[in-house]
Amino acid sequence: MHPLPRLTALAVLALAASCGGSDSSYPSGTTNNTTTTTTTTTTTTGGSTSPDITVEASASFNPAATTVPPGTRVNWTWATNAGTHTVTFDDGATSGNVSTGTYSRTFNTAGTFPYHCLIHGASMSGTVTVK
Ligand SMILES: [Cu+2]
Repeated sequence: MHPLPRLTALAVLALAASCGGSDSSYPSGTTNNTTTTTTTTTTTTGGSTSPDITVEASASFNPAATTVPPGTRVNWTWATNAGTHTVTFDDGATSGNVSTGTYSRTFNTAGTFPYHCLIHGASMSGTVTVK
């Protein structure tokens, strides 16, 4: 037995297989153009992060809920002809009866500070979240 012819035959077979194997299933144009878009969604659980709240003539606070960092001075400004309202917190802090101008309170500690108007009650309420 001569081992050489067998080897040659195998080599030819391997060559033929590799050549014939190159069919048209070449992955052409399958470029994965996945663009990673980083969408920064501002999650405002209280709806607003504004430290400026308007006391509306419609007997409401706008925005009614706001989230601010510690140390923020939040200002309630009475709209024109807003009428008499109070900004009275559950913890006791209150503006007293105010019909014009601005009431401010600085929040140094984290927490949830619900407030309402003593005149209009629960229907005129809001929350300051400090975190
Ligand atoms: Cu009121």
